Amino acid sequence: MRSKLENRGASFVTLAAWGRLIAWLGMLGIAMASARGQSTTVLQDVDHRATVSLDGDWHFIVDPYFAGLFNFYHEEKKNGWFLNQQGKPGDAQVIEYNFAESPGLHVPGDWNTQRQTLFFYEGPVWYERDFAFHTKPDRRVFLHVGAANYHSWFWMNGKKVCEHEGGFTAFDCEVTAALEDGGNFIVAAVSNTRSADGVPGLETDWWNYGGLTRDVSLVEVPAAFIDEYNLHLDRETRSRIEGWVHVEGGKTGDPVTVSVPELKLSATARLDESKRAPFGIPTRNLTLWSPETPKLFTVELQAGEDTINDEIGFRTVETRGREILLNGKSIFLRGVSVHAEAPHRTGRAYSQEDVNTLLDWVQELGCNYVRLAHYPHDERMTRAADRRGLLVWSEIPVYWAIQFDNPAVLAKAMQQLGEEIRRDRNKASVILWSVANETPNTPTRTAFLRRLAGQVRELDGSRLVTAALLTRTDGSRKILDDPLGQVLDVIGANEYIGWYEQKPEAADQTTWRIDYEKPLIMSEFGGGARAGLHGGEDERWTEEYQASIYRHQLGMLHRIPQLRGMSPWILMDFRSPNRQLPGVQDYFNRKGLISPEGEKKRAFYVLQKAYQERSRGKAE
Ligand code: GCB
Repeated sequence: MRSKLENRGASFVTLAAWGRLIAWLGMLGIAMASARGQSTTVLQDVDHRATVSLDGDWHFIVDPYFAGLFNFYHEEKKNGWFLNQQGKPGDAQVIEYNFAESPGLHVPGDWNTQRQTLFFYEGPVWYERDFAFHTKPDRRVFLHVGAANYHSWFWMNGKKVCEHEGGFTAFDCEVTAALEDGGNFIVAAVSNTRSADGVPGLETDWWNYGGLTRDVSLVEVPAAFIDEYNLHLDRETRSRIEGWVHVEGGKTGDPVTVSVPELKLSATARLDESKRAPFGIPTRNLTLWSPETPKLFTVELQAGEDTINDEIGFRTVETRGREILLNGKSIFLRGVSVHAEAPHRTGRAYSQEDVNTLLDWVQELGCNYVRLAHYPHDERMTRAADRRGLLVWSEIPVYWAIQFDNPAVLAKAMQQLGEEIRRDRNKASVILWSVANETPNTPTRTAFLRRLAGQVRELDGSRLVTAALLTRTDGSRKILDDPLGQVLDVIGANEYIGWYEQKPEAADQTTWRIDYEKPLIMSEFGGGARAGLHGGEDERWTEEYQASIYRHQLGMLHRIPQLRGMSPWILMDFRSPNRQLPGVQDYFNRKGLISPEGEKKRAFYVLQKAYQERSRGKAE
């Protein structure tokens, strides 16, 4: 205990020295890794690289006023965390914290479900852990964080190494210069304080689980290493694997090799000025990835001393009129929406077991598709979708009314979108990037989302852009004329006939006017039911009422000719602060087809039957 405290004291000295160095380099205009907002990147394929896991128990300190970061005028302490009361680094007389004596939180994991006292907590929490590391010459080391909700700051041995905003995307910061050979300690501050200029903003219909919610690790790479690549099948001929490999720290002209041993394919290209090597590798008789044959190939990428292997499926996706074409063939998406809520224990999902349980249920329903709502999920989810042949809609939390008129908010949304695409751009399962959910139909909003759609097309023209839109009601007619529809490849629509509007039977009379000749996915519909609560079909919250909504909805949906898929709301009940009805909701949104304890409600079987019939070629 004592030695740790002394370690922290020593770090203040180092910190002060670093502060002076940073200021000096700053004057020279040299960007330091620790500079705010410049410190993070996203390394691809981290789960196939050699890593040192930092998962496990971390000491934590709850710091509601963020005293560790701010002084008593609430100014950010420039040189680090937990300064003494005089606010001067390096000569601490009174130290009013002690990580070693502080209790533990498990990483990965949200704090809300680990400690009863933190259940409703929204604010900053400090984390600390010690670890041993063996540094090697010519190796660079990155701190990899699967996700930290929402804003996070990291110090390695007292030196600030990164800061990140956004609660659901992975990020990496270089820590090579801050690591010691031998004993090290890492401190993180994570705050889940909601803010009006955040993405998402102040209002969401899910629990604001805070903390280091996904894996944390150290990734070792050579001085020049593959940080990003994009390999996919070309849409026109489906007989060429095309794309590029980027080598960070590489030199123009350096060779990069991509091989697919199973196909006896190997090609070498050279880095251009932007440090990308372009590829176009002809293939023949390739087994295309699809829900029926989710074939993945081991792809080896090699650049200098760096080699990584990925498991990649090859397929194409495009639209033609009202159709979605997978490998050139029209496909109907039998789906369900899924939150990253952990089955059985609740809290943020992070483990392979969580993923397996959720996706086993998805497949038991008869789905070939999942909408991963409302933010990027753990990478295990998209990896598993690749292996299982599940098509994926992936989205960023541009949700409800965020500040569409604020350029800083646009920048945050673009950052999250870029991080999401970067992590998952080689996953065959992901076919749809969704830029928003249920946003208000205003010109400012449309301009904002147009920018995001443009960004998707710039970064990844091999997939489709969508968003979940709201509809208007005109008597018994539903109208979808949101101008954002012009921008999207696939129209998503959320509607709650039988729950937030009218009775379930109203769906029988409802007709649809969709102003775009594009494929339509009913991205949400449904209603709430408490598992085990039975009664008449007209009694809200009963399983019978929910099942009735599904029956009437399925009939209506079948009559919409341009419907190419659906993802009803939602696979499993999930925690939400908005859902307070005692004895029924108890802070859970109960629209799940399954309870958090795993009980299947009647509507589960209604949907399952419809999907079974559809996959046998019959209509639901
Ligand atoms: C919606 C939202 C979703 C909510 C759901 C509900 O339209 O997209 O996040 O949870 O409705 O249950 O009201």
